[in-house]
Amino acid sequence: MTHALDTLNQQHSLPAVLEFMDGGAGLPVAHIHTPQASARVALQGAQVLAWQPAGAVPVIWVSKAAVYEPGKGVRGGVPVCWPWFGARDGLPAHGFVRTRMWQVRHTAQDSQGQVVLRLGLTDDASTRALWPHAFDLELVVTVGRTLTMALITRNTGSTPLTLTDALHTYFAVADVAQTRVQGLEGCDYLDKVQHMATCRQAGSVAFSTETDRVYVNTTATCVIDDTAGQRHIQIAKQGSASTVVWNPWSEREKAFADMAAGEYRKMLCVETCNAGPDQITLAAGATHSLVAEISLL
Ligand code: TA6
Repeated sequence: MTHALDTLNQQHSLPAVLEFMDGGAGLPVAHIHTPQASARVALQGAQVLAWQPAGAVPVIWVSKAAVYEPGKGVRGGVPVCWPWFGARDGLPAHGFVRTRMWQVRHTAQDSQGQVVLRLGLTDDASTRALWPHAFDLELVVTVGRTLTMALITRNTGSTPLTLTDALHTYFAVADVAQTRVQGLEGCDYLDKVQHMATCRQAGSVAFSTETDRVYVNTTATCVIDDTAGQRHIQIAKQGSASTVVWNPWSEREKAFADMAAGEYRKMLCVETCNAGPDQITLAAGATHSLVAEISLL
């Protein structure tokens, strides 16, 4: 592992700005620090684990009980769900890329001082056994006062492919019971808590019980009003027709061994997706970008 980390650092570290370190169990994690922000990104799953603009408390939530192991997703951060969102019979939930090792393609600091990290993954025999398509997948993470994540799918095969995807972002809030999400007023959603019944959102989204909803046909920017934390987190997006809002609340939380008791009060997922009926079909050679831009207002 030390050798692998040395090689990563020789090829891709940015002095005083980006360094690869052991995130536990030998899993490499990029640690990024600039005057604008700090962040951590695991190469397993291309999973953003932390982002914190200078002077702010962490915006991205990770469970205290999260497990850092090869082949296991971390509870929190920004799992990449691809090429399907949600469950699929006999196959891994939320697709197969969130537990795979991605390759570092490029690191740089742009003219505004933001750090850009490009991670990539392509098909191989093991991915084709789960999903019979050729692809090139890239996650471009840009770390500054805004955190931008762009998940770029390219169909490198010769036939069309259809997929759903998500940047399954876990946000840190001071108290979810005093938190609301704006931007989804009047949208239709599929309610997983009510056997996928179609419902319509009245007003902003508030939390007082388990909430697991796929808002469909929405390209709207959302704002998390974290009243107890006295802040507002904006999530703007491109290439996304759905938004998932999830909080397990007290009972459902117990089903997750990698969540500590009571942590549901401190987190909330607002996920930038193409999910449910909002599927992406890509012709041979075509590209699709799913982009989330997160900032504090
Ligand atoms: O996005 C919401 C959701 O699909 C929930 O239904 C919930 O199960 C959650 O994601 C976590 O899924 P995971 O596979 O990471 O345990």
